[in-house]
Amino acid sequence: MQKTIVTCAITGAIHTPTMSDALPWNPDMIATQAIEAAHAGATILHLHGRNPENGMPSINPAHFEDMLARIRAETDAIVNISTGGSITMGIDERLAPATTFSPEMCSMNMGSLNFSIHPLANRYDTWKFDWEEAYIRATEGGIFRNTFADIKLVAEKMGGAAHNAKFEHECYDVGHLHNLAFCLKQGMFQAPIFLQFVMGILGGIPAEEAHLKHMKETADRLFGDSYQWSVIGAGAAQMPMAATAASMGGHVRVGLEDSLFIERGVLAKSNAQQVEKIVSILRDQGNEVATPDEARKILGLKG
Ligand code: KMH
Ligand code: ZN
Repeated sequence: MQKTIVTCAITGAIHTPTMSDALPWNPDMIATQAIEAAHAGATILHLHGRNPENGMPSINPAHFEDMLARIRAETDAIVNISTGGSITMGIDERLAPATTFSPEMCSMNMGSLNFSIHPLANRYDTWKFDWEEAYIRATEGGIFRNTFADIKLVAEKMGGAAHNAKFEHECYDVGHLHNLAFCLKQGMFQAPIFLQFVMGILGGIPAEEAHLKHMKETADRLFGDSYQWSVIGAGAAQMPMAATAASMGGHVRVGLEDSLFIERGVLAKSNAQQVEKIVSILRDQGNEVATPDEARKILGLKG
């Protein structure tokens, strides 16, 4: 049986330090939590930068340099740098960290969408939760722009000879799988492709088992046996969707970028705690976690 790749997305750009004391919001905290997550079993570390002066999302190389050096020195985990940045950044800004630091993997967002935290994603929240405020925040939201031209640019910059990175193809809805099939036909990407079904963002496909099955069936039809797949369940859906995906033969993603919780009403203490939990669920299911080197083979990384 194929081993399961565990990605841990350490901080992202959605959650703010005011939402949880556990969220790492400066480069040093991000490095420390990433290293702990790797030691807890994370195979891939999905990384965004943060500005140590204010905790805001950052693309400044100075905010990545020491962080990446520590992670690379203290773990063998696969480094995956976001090209999604935050939804307020332009595509050139979003590309800067990956083109500067040439990671083995980077994210590749496969289509545009309205992008908000679904109020229901935080339904486990017994803390600071105000439905009215949550709905206002959700409907303010924003557009996460990923045109075909943007996709082509990321493919050319990061997939070409200069970096030869493997993409984590973030697919927020069924149409994004078709966008990817269209791009593949034009020779933009090499098999095996690594799909990340992103479920539960308000603006994308909801985190429901029936939708997961449909995403998987659509991927089977479009990509045959030349792909690997994984799931993000946003917010409260994180662990249930990960467990369901693993039971269907998929890989999983956890981390405080995607959910601040560990269980109903309880904030996670760290990224490592979420990794420990999913590793234990995987073991109970009879699944084995892939080491970084095993994942490098499964995904055909440059190594
Ligand atoms: N924030 C996640 C919903 C990226 O960094 O490129 C998807 C993500 C995108 O991780
Ligand atoms: Zn991300």
